[in-house]
Amino acid sequence: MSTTTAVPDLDDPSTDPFDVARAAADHIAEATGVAGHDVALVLGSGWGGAAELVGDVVAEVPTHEIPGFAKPSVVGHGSTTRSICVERPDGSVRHALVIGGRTHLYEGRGVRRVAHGVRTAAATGCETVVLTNGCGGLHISWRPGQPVLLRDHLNLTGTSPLEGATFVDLTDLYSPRLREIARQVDTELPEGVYAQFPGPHYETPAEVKMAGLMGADLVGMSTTLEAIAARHAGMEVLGISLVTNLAAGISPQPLSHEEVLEAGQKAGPRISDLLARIVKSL
Ligand code: 8IG
Repeated sequence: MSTTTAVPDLDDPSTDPFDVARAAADHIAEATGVAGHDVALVLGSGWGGAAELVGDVVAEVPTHEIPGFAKPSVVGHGSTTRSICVERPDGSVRHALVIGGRTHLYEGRGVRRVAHGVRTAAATGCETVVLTNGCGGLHISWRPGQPVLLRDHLNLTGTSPLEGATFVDLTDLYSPRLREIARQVDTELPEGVYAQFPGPHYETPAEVKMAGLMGADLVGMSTTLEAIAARHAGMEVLGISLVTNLAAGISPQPLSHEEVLEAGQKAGPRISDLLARIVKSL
């Protein structure tokens, strides 16, 4: 065990969030025995089973023990952050970091917590991050269980993970190179624009219509702020959504959280396999 050094408080405005990410990365290196990681995965609704298929789990760390990550709000529901050894087709090995316990903006813990996972991934050495989510779809032809590559996003949260005069170009935020690799794994993968709403309520049918008029194909409550923070931290970003429901008003049926979970479970094996094959090809 290392000597404990005080970790600056992420919620203190005078703290540099990158210092906390550095402390988190040091903790991960020590707790996993893996000095550096190459690719990070953030698993959203429906994607939880994917990690095991990506490779061998080398080490697991309770996420709340990592500096800057919050204690689990439900006892016994703490998530873990895993280090996974990925063998690529050419036999080379890469270290994947699966960050457990995504913080959503709607939890009200502040945008620094939302961004902390990807900043930590960057600090561990990751040059690539794969952000996944479950979301609502605006196209009737995309049935629940449909995976969609993110081509671009609409950040409708009214906030940014960046502070001060931090001007970051987002022209190619969702890497064309990584999307091409993903499409080589599955040539049928459609692409879409993801609109992040603040949540936690789902949209009204009028809001879904508005999002569609603005160019959205998908609506959700995560991903865009993390993608911005990831790009700012120097990572290449791949985003993949799982359509778990038709967005409000697209289908005559109201949205039910149970149905959303069920669609995720049903699609689980297929999208886990997809994600595993993509990560091995990155
Ligand atoms: I899963 O229809 C899931 N997450 N905003 N709208 C929004 N978030 C979602 C939805 C949805 N489905």
